[in-house]
Amino acid sequence: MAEILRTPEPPIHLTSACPLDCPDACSLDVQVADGRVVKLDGSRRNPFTEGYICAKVRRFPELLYGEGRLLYPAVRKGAKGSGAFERISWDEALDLVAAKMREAKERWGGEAILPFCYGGSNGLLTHEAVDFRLFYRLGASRLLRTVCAAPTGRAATGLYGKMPGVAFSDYPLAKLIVLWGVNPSASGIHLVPVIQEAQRRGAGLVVIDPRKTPLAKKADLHLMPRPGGDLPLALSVIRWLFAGGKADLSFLAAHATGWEELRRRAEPWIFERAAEASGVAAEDIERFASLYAEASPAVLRTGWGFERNRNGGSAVAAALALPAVAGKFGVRGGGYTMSNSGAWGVIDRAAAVAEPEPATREINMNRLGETLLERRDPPVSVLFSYNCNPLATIPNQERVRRGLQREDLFTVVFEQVWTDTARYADLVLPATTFLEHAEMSRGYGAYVLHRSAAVAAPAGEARPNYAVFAELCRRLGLDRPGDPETAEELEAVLLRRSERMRGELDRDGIAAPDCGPAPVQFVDSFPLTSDRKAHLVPDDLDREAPHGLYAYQDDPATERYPLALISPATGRTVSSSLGHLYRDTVPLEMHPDDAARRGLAHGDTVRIWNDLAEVRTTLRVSADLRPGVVLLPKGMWSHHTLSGNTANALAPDSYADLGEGACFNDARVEVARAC
Ligand SMILES: Nc1nc2c(c(=O)[nH]1)N[C@H]1C(S)=C(S)[C@@H](COP(=O)(O)OP(=O)(O)OC[C@H]3O[C@@H](n4cnc5c(=O)[nH]c(N)nc54)[C@H](O)[C@@H]3O)O[C@H]1N2
Ligand SMILES: Nc1nc2c(c(=O)[nH]1)N[C@H]1C(S)=C(S)[C@@H](COP(=O)(O)OP(=O)(O)OC[C@H]3O[C@@H](n4cnc5c(=O)[nH]c(N)nc54)[C@H](O)[C@@H]3O)O[C@H]1N2
Ligand SMILES: [Mo]
Repeated sequence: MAEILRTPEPPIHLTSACPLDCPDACSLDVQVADGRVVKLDGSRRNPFTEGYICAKVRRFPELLYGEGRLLYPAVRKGAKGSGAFERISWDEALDLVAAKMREAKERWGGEAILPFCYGGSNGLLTHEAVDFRLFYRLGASRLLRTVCAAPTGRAATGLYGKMPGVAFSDYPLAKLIVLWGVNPSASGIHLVPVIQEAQRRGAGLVVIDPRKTPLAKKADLHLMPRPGGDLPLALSVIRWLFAGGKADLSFLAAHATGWEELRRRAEPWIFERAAEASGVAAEDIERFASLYAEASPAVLRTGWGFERNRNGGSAVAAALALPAVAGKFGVRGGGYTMSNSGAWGVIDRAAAVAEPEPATREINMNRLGETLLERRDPPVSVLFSYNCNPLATIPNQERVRRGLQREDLFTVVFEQVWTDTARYADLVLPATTFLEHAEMSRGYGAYVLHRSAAVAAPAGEARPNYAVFAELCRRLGLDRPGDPETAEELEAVLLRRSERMRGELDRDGIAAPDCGPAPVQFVDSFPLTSDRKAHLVPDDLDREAPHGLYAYQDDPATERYPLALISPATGRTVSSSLGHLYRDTVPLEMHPDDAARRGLAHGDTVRIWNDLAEVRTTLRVSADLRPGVVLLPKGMWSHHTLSGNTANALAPDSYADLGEGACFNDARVEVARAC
């Protein structure tokens, strides 16, 4: 009765910051009543947020308090994958994990334990901190986190040492904006009005993407390469710049190495040959080349869509070489933006781990299925998944599933929600979200570091990563005096090299990186290479790429599997996060010509298959795609298709040419009506 009569408290407004995997790093205004979040929206603390956020994160209260939330530790009762679990106490759960880890270590050695995480949606306190300490001290296998940004990271590090890029706030100064394999309308919405502002001021817009993204529809020039065709396209522009006397030789002589070799490697790529390989008309490539050569400032925004194939690393490297060859640096609004994570080097992440990295075996996360099923040196006997949803996001999904079904594997899934992966766990542990624990997060687009306190009471018995990993260290006798464990202790060591950032966080709750909030490349921000020059054909990348850097590998399409399946980001999920909030079937998108050729119509039920798997879902016919390209979005859950598997079942676990990165967009498939 008392409960019913009590008038609800009016919500109070609290401050937070979104750590989800997105370049924008939004500052948030969170309304909280009775310890529960009732609403959240953008604030203006991070000026780039401008008081609004994406539709996805607005739905976060449904994640917090909805049906899918994981509230208590629980152990498996039914078959793996059946989803039948029984609640246990935290104490029992932690004892069980410690016992399984101890047992694995005694029987096989520490490498039989595989921590599985990506952490794209985690801030600095909940990833690569106490978690790594535990796994380093255990001598566990080390995970190569290659599912995203491995090729772009290798390319950007090799060429420029991850030099901080053009700030989004400087885009309106550009006369030309090039969006290459990036779709800000889904993957970082605050860039969209900035681009529109530049267009209002007369800037040209070029988009390079195999489909008509919302910004491609507003572009002056839209090049639609075949997935994986970007490398020849970029090389032909480089060739043309050199051949036509448009290369900035004085910039190259002063600030770059390897440019003569790059010129030599680009030499065979006349526009006609690039047109054949990329599927973009020679005239269109030439038009892009001359628009780019003429415009200043010109800014290139590269995304992640074109790294996810066999040529991905070289393609990103060739695109990033363009501003050096064409002399686009040195002016505000000119240069490139890739990931700006290199701006945060002063943050001492190793101090948060507080344990040197051991030389244990490395496992590439793209090969999780193979690892679980085939590695014997030693076999993985404990899999600890956190900050990641591997069954939804790793390639070769059916193989991952078979691996997770192994009866002799003990799988721990430490999660916020009941993901597809969690259903295969032997033990689940409930995690808090960024609204329920203290966090520090930094942008990889926006130049901002946030400190955020918990704004709501944890749902159920959820606990933060740092508390759980610290407790596991203790139970395994791996804790040491002085280990930073709490949010305050972790923050103190992370920022021990920067009084300034600590001061700014104390004063404003946000801080700028050392390069400042809007560096000009080659004026305030130089390559973080040994000689502060751009290395256009760096030796290490050249050695790593299977056929050398900038060597083009042909399209993997065959007669049996002629269609390129891409799986880009959508405005509904962040990777697979929040996917459980959408219950509808997600269709395959296909160009009308491809549908007509197969006698398919909008709304049909189709099967999409290759040698790895078959997926069944509905069909959406859309003229937004390049013919020959079909699309199933990234981040789908099993309930989004009729067959319970997704694009990841069709994605090969092969590697890109650099960084052993994932090749999601190298999936080649055939499609037919399902009987
Ligand atoms: N809403 C939302 N936002 C996100 C994410 C999310 O899942 N949802 N994910 C976050 C993460 S983890 C990342 S890595 C970033 C990714 O950010 P983006 O790179 O913008 O995202 P993608 O959708 O992977 O790819 C961008 C575009 O590349 C195109 N593309 C695919 N293959 C090729 C190709 O071979 N060549 C070219 N030129 N283009 C190609 C796709 O059609 C797509 O439009 O976004 C982050 N932001
Ligand atoms: N087909 C296809 N697949 C793709 C891609 C693609 O382009 N195509 N893109 C890839 C890319 S770019 C990326 S980045 C990956 C991302 O793949 P994942 O790293 O698997 O990312 P999410 O799907 O967001 O899963 C993160 C999970 O961590 C949980 N989590 C979040 N915070 C915490 C925390 O503090 N503690 C704990 N214990 N758990 C937490 C969330 O609930 C969520 O389920 O997906 C890749 N998968
Ligand atoms: Mo990503």
